[in-house]
Order: sequence, then C-alpha cells, then structure tokens
Amino acid sequence: MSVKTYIGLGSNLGDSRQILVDAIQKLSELGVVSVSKLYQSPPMGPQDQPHYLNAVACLETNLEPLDLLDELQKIENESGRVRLRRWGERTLDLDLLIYGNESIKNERLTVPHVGILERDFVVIPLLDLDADLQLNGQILKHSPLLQNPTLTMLEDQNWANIN
Ligand code: PH2
Ligand code: MG
Ligand code: MG
Repeated sequence: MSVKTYIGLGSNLGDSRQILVDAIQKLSELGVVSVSKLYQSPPMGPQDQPHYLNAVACLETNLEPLDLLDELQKIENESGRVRLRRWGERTLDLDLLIYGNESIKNERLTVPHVGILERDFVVIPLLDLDADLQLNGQILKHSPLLQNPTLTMLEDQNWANIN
C-alpha cells in the first residue's frame, strides 16, 4: 500500500538547480513523483548566505518512514552534501514534511515537519501540488504567509522534466 508523502528540497551551495534536478531523479526511483514549481527564496536564518532554490516533491511510496528517511539522507550524502552551520548554507537538504496522515515523533524524525506553517518556501510549493491541502486542521491556502510571500517563482512545474 503506497503512502502519499511530501518532501521539501532546498539548496544554496554549488549548482543548486542541477543538484535539485538530480535529487528529483533519484526520488523517482523510490516511487511515483510529482514536483512543484521551482522557487528562489531569501535565506531564513543567517542572512550572510546565498539565496536558496526551493521546491517540494510529492512521492507515493511503499517505504516506511524511517526507511524513507534513510533514502533521503543517502541522496543528500550522494550530492556531496556540505552543511556548514545550523540554518546555514548546504548543498542539498531533503526534509520529510508529511507522511500520509501520520504523526511521528522519535529521535530521528518529527512528522509533520515542525516548520511547515511558518515557511512560505514550503507552503507555496505544497499548494502547487495540492491546492486544498490541510495540516493539523489548518487550510494551507488560508495561511497569512501568502499575503506577503518572499519567494520568486523561477520555473513552472516542468523544471525537473517529471510531471
Ligand atoms: N533551509 C535552511 C535554512 N534556511 N532558507 C530558505 N529560504 N530555504 C531553505 O530551504 C532553508 C533556509 C536549513 O534547512
Ligand atoms: Mg530544512
Ligand atoms: Mg533537513
């Protein structure tokens, strides 16, 4: 039985666009993938770092949550992941945002991801994939973040040649 999961992608080191395209390709080996538009987003956290490229992927997979997390970390590492400091610049960040309707909390994983509702670079791409998505009873498209978004759309949903 496959589960619908959402994965946040971010990069602000290296050839970020290519790194995200490659990551989407690898995700598509784990199940059926669709992707949001591609965005540029000013850094949350330390301001003396480059802008990020951000997107969200929807992955329908049979993998259990921790097995999926292992695969995501493998893809991060294969990208030559460099992560310099907390909230700081990184080659590739893959965050498991949502796993079906499950709430998960253990040493390795908190799902739904804690920051979703505070980050326009997560909420807006999620809405590309499901305009009626709800989280903890909140209707995402009603989020106040949508009033003053900080991100810029760079490419439509064909950017990774997958949808
Ligand atoms: N990721 C971070 C820290 N800050 N800022 C933006 N705009 N996008 C990110 O993906 C991001 C960030 C650490 O994961
Ligand atoms: Mg992150
Ligand atoms: Mg992360």
